Amino acid sequence: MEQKPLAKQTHEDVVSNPKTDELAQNREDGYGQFLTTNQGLRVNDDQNSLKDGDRGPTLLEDFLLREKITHFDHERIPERVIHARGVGAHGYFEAYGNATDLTRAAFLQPGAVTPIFARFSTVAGSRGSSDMARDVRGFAVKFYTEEGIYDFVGNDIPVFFIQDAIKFPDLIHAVKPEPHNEIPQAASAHDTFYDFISITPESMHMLLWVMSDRGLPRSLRMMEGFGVHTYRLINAEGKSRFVKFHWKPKQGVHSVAWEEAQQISGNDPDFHRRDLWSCIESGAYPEWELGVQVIEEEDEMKFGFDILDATKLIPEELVPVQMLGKMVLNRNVDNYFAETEQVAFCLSHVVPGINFSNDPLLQGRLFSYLDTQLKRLGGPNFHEIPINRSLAPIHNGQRDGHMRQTINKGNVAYGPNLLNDNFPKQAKQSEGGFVSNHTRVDAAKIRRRSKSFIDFYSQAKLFWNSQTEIEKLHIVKALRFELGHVQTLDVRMRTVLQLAQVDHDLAHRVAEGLGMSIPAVNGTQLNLNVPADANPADYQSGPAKPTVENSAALSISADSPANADKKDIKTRQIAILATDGADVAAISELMKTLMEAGAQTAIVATHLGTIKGKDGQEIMANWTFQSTSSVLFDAVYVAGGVHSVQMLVQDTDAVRFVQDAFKHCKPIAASAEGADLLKAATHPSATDIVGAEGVVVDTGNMVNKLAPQFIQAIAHHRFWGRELKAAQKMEAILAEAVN
Ligand code: HDE
Repeated sequence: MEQKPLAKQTHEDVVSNPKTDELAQNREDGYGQFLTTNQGLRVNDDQNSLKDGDRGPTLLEDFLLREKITHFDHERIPERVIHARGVGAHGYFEAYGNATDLTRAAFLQPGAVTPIFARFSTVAGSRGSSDMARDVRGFAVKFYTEEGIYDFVGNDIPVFFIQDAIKFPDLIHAVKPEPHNEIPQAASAHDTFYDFISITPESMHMLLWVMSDRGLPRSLRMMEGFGVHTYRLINAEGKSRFVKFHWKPKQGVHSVAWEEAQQISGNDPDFHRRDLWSCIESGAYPEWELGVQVIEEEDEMKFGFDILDATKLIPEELVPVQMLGKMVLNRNVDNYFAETEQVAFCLSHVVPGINFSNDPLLQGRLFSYLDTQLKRLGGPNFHEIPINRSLAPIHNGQRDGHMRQTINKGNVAYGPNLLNDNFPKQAKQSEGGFVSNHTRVDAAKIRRRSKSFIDFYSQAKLFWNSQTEIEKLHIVKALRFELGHVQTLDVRMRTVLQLAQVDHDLAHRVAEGLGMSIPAVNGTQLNLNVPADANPADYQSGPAKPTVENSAALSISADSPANADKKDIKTRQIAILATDGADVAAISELMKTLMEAGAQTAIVATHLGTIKGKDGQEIMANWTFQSTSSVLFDAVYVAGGVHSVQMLVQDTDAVRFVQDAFKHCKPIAASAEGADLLKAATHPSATDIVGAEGVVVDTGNMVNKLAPQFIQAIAHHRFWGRELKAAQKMEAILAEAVN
């Protein structure tokens, strides 16, 4: 068989062996169709264990029973200590061919196409928790390059809670469920987490990101990815530059409302996983562009903050992102455990042309990932598991260990050797050999944080400044929610004190919701993340003074750069509310138009099966108001038809469907009598749904007139102004009451 060029091979082409397609085997002419033991013995009776008489005790001799049950007993491996809940997919990375001056990495050179495997995850929840927790999302990509494996292990948030890896176990112990009762699941802990961060001020920047809409992605396909640390790219001449990595989704960046996220967790804990899976199955392949911000070595110190500090980002206003290629996810896994669970990402998996900076968080991670895989996957041969295998051939003297798959031949497993012609030999740089970046280190061995890291609030303020009014409101509400769950008043108070260092208005609004005022600053309370013999004053940050006042790239509102040129409605889920008596002709016309625009539609009715329309036409219902919920859709359309709408108005679940969609600021449309359901759903305290922004009503039942406006509204994603209006109304009433 002719070999495909390496760059064009999928991972599957190369790593073919232990994959078993049971269905395909069944179709084969004979041998493969029988049930066997793991030794290949054909099984005659898989229904009954071997007993001493048909009512007697089971015999130890029953090796069939023992093999099956023993294997079952050992099915689980330790879940990841963090990022346990994840979902993965295969795809490819295509270089744009413009990176040659920046890096010698082969997968970034012109024409290179590289198979990849991506895994997205939540951080705090365990494997069986919900996708929709307010949390950071992991964003990890394994590149099977011709020069070996390159693992990108990033997050959907560009900064981190802590500056030094030595604090990581503390952070995770504080954020995971509290150890005495393992509560709360799929959320950051309350008293312990806020206790820790309220005296670890460097965490304020990331805290605001997690409390913002970024903590609740609408889809994994609609979030950015970041390398977080500063890395280095090194070109063929050996020139090194600092870089920050970015992934920008072609689908735009969108979030859901907090109440919606909570409801989704109940309705469909697999919401993100299902979304990614079904989009890939339907051919709507998600794409991200990989970009870098490049900083020349001589500019390392010019920013007014330290680029080695992982609690800082580099505003795109200072250094724009240049795109180097794109990733497309186009194939779901065949087996979750074999691929998504067993994939092992390690920061130390790099290729020539990519190198590390001295960021102390990054340096600690370089140790942690290999260490954790040894435990999780049971030994040093995890690189032989198919999903982890390099496409580049492996030759070295490493031997044996648990579950070794490779059968190394010969007697030479060392180097240098002459018995085997000094094979395998070291590669020169020109032959693709990896060379660590040459940097001069001339300093005392010391346990100390650089003074340039002692700026804890500037970028938290930059992030706060860069949010729109509604995004700010969401942050305030999120903090009120989280701190409202903290039982220890002192912890609430300390967190508000920290917020006040970032922005007075932010702290004041959070405090108001907690029924407290901003406490007076007590310097020693601000930072306990200080060595025993250090002078606490050396660890106190000055006031928040951002280098850049405002960065548009940090907002994800409809008009932000993240969404500016992304106005299509591909993959959006539209609920069509209709039941017997509905205008099926209009429904069919609208469905056709929406689907042509790339959206997916589902009929939600009072019963499953056939809906008999007013004009004699019929259509099948996909869901009922009991089996689905408004929170699982992006937009809602209420079809016309007197009897259909009369019934829906009587159905409290149908009314709530519209109310929820309105409350979560989603686009809503109605034709003819359909508007009556919107009226029935209007809460007495709210603005009328008909006439509100993002609501398209056509009383004349002209679907062709309504459709373009509805599509435009769906592309806008959410009309958060509704929520802002309601909040402003309440504030005005409160102001009157207090005066
Ligand atoms: Fe991780 N992290 N991490 N992390 N991390 C793990 O490795 C660790 C950090 C990230 O889909 C673990 O295989 C330390 C930052 C992702 O399999 C573990 C420190 C960022 C994933 C580990 C950090 C990440 C992990 C747990 C601070 C964003 C999931 C299971 C020094 C840049 C990868 C595992 C996947 C997983 C350690 C901080 C991203 C224990 C010690 C910062 C996306 O090794």
